Amino acid sequence: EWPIGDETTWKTALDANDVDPEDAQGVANTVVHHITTSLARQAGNMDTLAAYQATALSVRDQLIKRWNETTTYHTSRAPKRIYYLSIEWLIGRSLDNAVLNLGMRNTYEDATRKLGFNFEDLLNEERDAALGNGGLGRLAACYIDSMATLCLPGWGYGLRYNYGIFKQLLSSTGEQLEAPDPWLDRENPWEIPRLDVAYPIRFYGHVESVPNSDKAVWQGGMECLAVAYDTPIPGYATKNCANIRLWSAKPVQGFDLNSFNAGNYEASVQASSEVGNITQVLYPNDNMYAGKLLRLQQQYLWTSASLQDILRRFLKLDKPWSQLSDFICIQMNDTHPTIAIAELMRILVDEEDVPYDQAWKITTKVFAYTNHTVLPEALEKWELSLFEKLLPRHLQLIYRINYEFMGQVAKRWPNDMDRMRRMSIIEEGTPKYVRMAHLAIVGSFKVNGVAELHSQLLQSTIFRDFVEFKGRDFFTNVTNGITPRRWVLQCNPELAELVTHTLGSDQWLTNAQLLRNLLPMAEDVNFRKAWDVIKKNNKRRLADVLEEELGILVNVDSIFACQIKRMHEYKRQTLNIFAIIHRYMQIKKATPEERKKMQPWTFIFAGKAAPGYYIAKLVIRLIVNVGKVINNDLDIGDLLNVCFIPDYSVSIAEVLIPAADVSVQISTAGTEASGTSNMKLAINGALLLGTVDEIAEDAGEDQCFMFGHLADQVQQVRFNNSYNPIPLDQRSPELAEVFKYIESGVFGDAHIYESLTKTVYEHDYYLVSNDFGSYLAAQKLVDDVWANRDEWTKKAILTAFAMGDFSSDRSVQDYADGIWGVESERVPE
Ligand code: 475
Repeated sequence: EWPIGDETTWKTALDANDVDPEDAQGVANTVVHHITTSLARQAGNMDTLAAYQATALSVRDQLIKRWNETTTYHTSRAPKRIYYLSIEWLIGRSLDNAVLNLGMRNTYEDATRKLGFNFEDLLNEERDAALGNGGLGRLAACYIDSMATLCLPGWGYGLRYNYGIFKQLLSSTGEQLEAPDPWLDRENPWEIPRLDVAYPIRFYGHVESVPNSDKAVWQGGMECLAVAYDTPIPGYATKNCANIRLWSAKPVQGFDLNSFNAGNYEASVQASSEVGNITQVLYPNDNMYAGKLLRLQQQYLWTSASLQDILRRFLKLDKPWSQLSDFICIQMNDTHPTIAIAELMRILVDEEDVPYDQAWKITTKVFAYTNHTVLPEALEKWELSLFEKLLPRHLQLIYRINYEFMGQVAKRWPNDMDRMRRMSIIEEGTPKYVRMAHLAIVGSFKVNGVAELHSQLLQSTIFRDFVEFKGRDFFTNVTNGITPRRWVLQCNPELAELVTHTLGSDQWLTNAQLLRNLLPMAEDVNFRKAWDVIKKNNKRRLADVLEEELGILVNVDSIFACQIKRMHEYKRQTLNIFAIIHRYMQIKKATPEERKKMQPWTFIFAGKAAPGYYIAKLVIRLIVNVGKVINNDLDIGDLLNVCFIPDYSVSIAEVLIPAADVSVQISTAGTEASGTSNMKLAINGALLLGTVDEIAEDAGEDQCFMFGHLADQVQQVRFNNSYNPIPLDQRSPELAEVFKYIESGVFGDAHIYESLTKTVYEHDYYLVSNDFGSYLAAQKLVDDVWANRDEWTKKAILTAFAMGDFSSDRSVQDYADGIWGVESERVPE
């Protein structure tokens, strides 16, 4: 029975590796084992970095065991599996999260203390895995945590970039500078290289059709390998462990020398460096499409390798292709992996001999597509000539897909050429484009938006024709969520302890709806006191960072208002900084008596701008320079501070979010698909200051400070701004005053900011001037509530404990039930 060797020897050896989760000595043994063997260090030759590395390796051993048990169990059960394809995975650090999910935090803290280390110091040695830009990448990371915790049989697939999102530095004049993020320079203890799991990937080349069949042969061009690296993701309070499989590009020996570089050694070496480039670096754009060949190479390498891997697993089941969708579902995180639809068709038709029509039936039952943005500049469309050069066979298949699709449209709406032009996967014109969102819709069985309002907007605007074609049920909504493990338990341990203590159990960590039971605590004086102490501690911790890192002394009794997100015009950091200038002007004008009545604020910004996004970079420069003036103005005391924290990251968010009093969410109505930092801030007790947001509905509109034009008014106002412009001093006299102040040179040479103020003076596409007055009014309401701190704390408590719906467990369960059709498969204890 036993597969190989002596069973007793095997089992005794396996047991010997088991560690009791409560046994600090046992854990210390494993750490020391790694110190002396894996690291080749000794007790007398240790530093915190080495201690972190050994601890991480010890934790990794625990993860790998669970990973093995999970895969063995799932293989034996052969359930339907979900594969989450995301080009970004913004994981952050893993050590604290892993020991918490394993239920071994205390044991590890004990063990490392006994070995002479402070666990917090070890945690700070870890570099962030920053393989993402912002919301989309962090969402994937929260979802894989929930998939593991819900025991769903699922894996994530992505790319192993050698360089994650750039490191943001600030010049002395406040300009963003970009430096590389060589996160793999130190060994990454969280990954398991699987050099044996490698798939061939082809680029370029030519296609020959096979007569009397749907098939074609794609050959030549450049071949390389995609090699797998696995990152185990432990669930909370379960043995289940999910996996993120990241691909790294590797040259293969022997390109197709005949057709590509016949006899040209130099060129063939060049090709190998082209391969090396593919997984070098994450594209640093958020909500913005770039259209570069290298990006398409990334997308194809990633999706082709993932599909080959997924299908290899399916083929082991020995089931017919017609049952593919009974065993796998592929969720596409935005359109980035959409080429997978054509790739699955190619594999089925060209390599597996499935007739085209049957292949299409199979394919369109497997994929689902999540849209994350309605911004036109973010929608992917590839220039046809570039696409054809890199993926000639895929373009042929897309033509065929589109031909059949257009046929269906023509049948339903005869002679409606305009509709066909709008819906076509190919955008006609010079140049022509391949519209990836259209391919994603045509090739999927379900499409979803990420918030109620966003999903409505999708259906009434950019995908309207497709709603008519596919029917309403084809489109759905799955509201985003965040994991309460990282975003409360890990980042705000005191609050987590208070919640667990008051509820009498930690079940809220896997059932966030239980938080609702704490809503009545808003009326409990002692609870409020405990709450205030925790918030103050978190604010002190942040204030220490601000002092140490930026040299800014802030008033911990001031309102901490955080706007922490990518720099983007639609997110309107402008509105915030202009309002800060306005506030500064008011303070300067006020008499000492008036000043006594004013509430103190600390505005905190953090976020990166895409390296090529000039206006966004200018906004950073303005914020930094306004901060310099205000923070150094002794006359205004501590009524106002402005901080820009450079190099925003998951780790920095973990310090900022628990300390926030106000969550600044002020994008132009209808432009932010969902927002997720708002959820993290709310669950940590920050009050929402923002434009319309579905969080407001959950927290109760009375807990929030809402302002500004509504989504359905934006078009009209925007039209007027462009075509019936009113001078700025009539649209918003307050903003006109602020601009005059900037132009007077208080924050540096006025010319610097001309192109920024011009965007508002002229078209004001994002309605900054139109919403400015009501933003100021909303801040005034914040002032009033802050003046009554008891009321403030009540609102904070009511906000936080109404957030149960925004757990990523709820989101992922919605996907599992409503789209994926996968069920929990818990590894038995
Ligand atoms: C939305 N990123 C948030 C979040 O659903 C939403 C990445 C690469 C290229 C282009 N764009 C991206 C995004 O589009 C993105 O992060 N979108 C965000 O997705 C998760 O919460 O509102 O802006």
